[in-house]
Amino acid sequence: MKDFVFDLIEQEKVRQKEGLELIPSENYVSPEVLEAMGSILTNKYSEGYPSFADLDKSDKEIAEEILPNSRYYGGQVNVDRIERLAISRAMKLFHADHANVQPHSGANANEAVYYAWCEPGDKILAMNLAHGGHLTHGAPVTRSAHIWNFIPYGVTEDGDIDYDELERLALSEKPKIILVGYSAFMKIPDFERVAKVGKEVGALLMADMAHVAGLIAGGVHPNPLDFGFNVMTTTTHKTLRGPRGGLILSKGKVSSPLRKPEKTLENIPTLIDRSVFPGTQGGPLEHVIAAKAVAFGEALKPEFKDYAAKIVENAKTLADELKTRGFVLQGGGTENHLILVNVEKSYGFNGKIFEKALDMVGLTLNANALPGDKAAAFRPSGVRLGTPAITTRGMGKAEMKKIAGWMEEMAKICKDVPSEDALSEKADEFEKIHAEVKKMALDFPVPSIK
Ligand code: DSN
Repeated sequence: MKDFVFDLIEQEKVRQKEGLELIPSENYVSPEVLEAMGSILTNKYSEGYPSFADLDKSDKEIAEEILPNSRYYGGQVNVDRIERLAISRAMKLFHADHANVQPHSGANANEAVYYAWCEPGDKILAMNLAHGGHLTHGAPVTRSAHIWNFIPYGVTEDGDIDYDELERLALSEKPKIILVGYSAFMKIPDFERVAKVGKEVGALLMADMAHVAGLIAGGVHPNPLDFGFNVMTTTTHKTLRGPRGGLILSKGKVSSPLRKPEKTLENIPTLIDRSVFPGTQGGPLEHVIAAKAVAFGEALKPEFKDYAAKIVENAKTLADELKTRGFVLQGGGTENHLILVNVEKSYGFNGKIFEKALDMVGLTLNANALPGDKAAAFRPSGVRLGTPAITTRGMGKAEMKKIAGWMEEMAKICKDVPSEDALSEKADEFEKIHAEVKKMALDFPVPSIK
């Protein structure tokens, strides 16, 4: 008998096919990314690194070249070339001098940068989680927050980074790292301004672009590495549309990871390599690295630019439609792929009720706190949604309007619902909307799900 796990995978396929994925950090990978990810490369150990020489060559040349490596296991002839392809493509995609493709996740990528540059107790200036930052940027519940001293900066009333506060804190606290990054922020950061401040105080400039990496790759969002930032971390599975994993891009001199270099900004690529392995991780996941290489190859193609532009266009349409339907949006709208709706202010109930209700009709998004939210973490006032996944399915303006319409109908039904538990009483009223969502979802197939 086949393992129950496969039955559950089939059920998840149906959920993905028949519903609409609006969580802004999710996407649907191509059949090729999926194939590389599920390949026999998972059988192979390859601690250490392939050669970093000649990575600006063509894919064909890299795929054919066998060079000496710094690995701790034999049998690297193929994984070396796969990892070199991933590194080379990532460097081209993000204008970086070096790429480390081994981080298992965005959290690992971030911690590896902190560990590469900071001593325990050193200060790191980063966006407040409650203002749209990220857990791994110093939330007290994380290991990083126990090791390093995170100083939070916030956002202004209109939802932009409070650059004056950032500057004031940088000058007074003299942090070792200034970090620009977020998981619920709808503006385009002023990298130039932050870089100027960072240079003044001698901090390492780090950008965590996990959410917008695909927009950067597609040329519709500025690249912090073009504005004097030393390091950019990202996940590979959000707008970038690759497998789940992390990536660190950096500017500087690349040298052998076998020797410990002097701690200078110029040596940051090698400091990071040593921090990822053996500093914070063991063996890399070569099947995931292969899938990253395939995804980076896809992102280098001209059609990815159209995809990135369409994500933003769809997000702007969806934001405008939501506003005309009575929804109050944090920051008044969006400049990227992400929208934060103040459900409490718009319709008088909390974001968790809305998340659960929308899930019942096949619209998946997540409850999210708003800056200064007084509500409990599990019952925040808002919901966060975005357009990367539905854009992958080929949806456009007409579909954004329909989604906004369903959200309005659902908000009106849920207005008087006292708690999530009471939502089942509304199940009959949800039925019509659920059927409409399912019909539209099936008209736009998910790549790699038959
Ligand atoms: N948890 C991710 C998000 O949804 O934004 C970030 O890591």
